[in-house]
Amino acid sequence: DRPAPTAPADHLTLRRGAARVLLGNWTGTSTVPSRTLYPHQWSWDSAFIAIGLRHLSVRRAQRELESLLAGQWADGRVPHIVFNPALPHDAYFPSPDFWQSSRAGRTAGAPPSPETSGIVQPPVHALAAWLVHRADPAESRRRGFLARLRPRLAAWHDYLLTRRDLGGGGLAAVVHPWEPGMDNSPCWDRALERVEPTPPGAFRRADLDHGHPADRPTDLDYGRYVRLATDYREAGYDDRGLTHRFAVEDPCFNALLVVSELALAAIARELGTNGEPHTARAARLTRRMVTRLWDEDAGLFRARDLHTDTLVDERGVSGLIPLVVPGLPTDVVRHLCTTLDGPHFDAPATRLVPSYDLTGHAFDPTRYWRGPAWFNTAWLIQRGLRTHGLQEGAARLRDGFLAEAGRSGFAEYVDPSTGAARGTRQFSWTAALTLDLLC
Ligand code: 9YW
Repeated sequence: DRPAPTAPADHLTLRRGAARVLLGNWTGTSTVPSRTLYPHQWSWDSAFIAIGLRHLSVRRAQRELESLLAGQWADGRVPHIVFNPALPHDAYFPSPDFWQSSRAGRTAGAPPSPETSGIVQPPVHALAAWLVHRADPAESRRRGFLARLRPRLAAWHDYLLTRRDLGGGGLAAVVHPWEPGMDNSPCWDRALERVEPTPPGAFRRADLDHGHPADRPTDLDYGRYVRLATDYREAGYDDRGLTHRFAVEDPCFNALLVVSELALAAIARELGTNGEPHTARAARLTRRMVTRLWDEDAGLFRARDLHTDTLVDERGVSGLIPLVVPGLPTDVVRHLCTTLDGPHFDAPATRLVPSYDLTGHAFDPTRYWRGPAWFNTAWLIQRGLRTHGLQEGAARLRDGFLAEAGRSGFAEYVDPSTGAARGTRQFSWTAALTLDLLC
């Protein structure tokens, strides 16, 4: 049975609980996704966290994004992890010793400090910056928040649309399964078969100190992640001329780029300059996304494997996220809604939205991105439904989100059919997006 929508009295408890999580995970300059499992600063987590934090403290929300961007490289990339130098190196794997950004990334423009990873995550940051500004425009103007962030955000998008246009079709490619933020999605299985795994004895997984092995990626997955990251590091994190063994155009990643380009247009206008180049770029990106990734027969977007130049024959939640793009053709929106409510994701009957096809051969209700329902994707889909005026579906998802977030203790993800909490608890983006939906 679906959980009953939470009543207003519960909302106060929920709000307090969410605030407690965010206050507890605040380090003084940023928020860790989880005190145990993810003790550093993660890129797209920080964007989602800032979106929620703005309801508690606009200054902290600004600081969250500013501290992340302090780790930006000169080539424009925003690294997926900014490491906390105060922590022991074995607190998380791969550690700064593995990525060696300040040394191996010097040619690509890594800063001397802080130490960071060398790969990226989805570009939600300009959207987050705009929403943080909107929470208190006077305070934002007083601190010159957008004026300081804008060049960094523009450089970030330029990096993605130049160095990462590996397919030449005008979309950004990801070169590691950690980059789309959905690490072990079955969408990457086929592409990863090309990657010779690093043997498990060659590294130690700190994640298994805190996470249940059945909820996490396998050792074989990790062996491949390590191999790909090692190769990238050995190439100096240089995208020019490097033949990535894993190169994929992901629908969620590119949809968030569109939305963030539109946010950059709004930021440019707020700063008294012309937003048109960003609006035009968003429109171009939307057209390319539809041309290159839309699968009319399946009724959702699919990832494109650039090695075979074909669409990946799997249905992942990433393929529904383009709903968040305002300029999507209406028939595409209609199809996506049918798919969302149909047998593959069954939004009306499941908790939130499963991360992978319920009928798919690789579906696993507990293992990370191979089935469990995540809160950030549900937040994006409900935002998309609202964007297209589909208030009823959006309200249903919002109610489900709040009920599951509260019941699960702000879990990282839940089993889509039972709602059982999985992964870590007191997870920051679950708490942050709860606050956002309550406001
Ligand atoms: C890991 C921090 C990150 C998220 C990713 C999620 C996971 C890291 O945690 O990746 O150790 O596997 O997949 O989306 O940003 O919350």
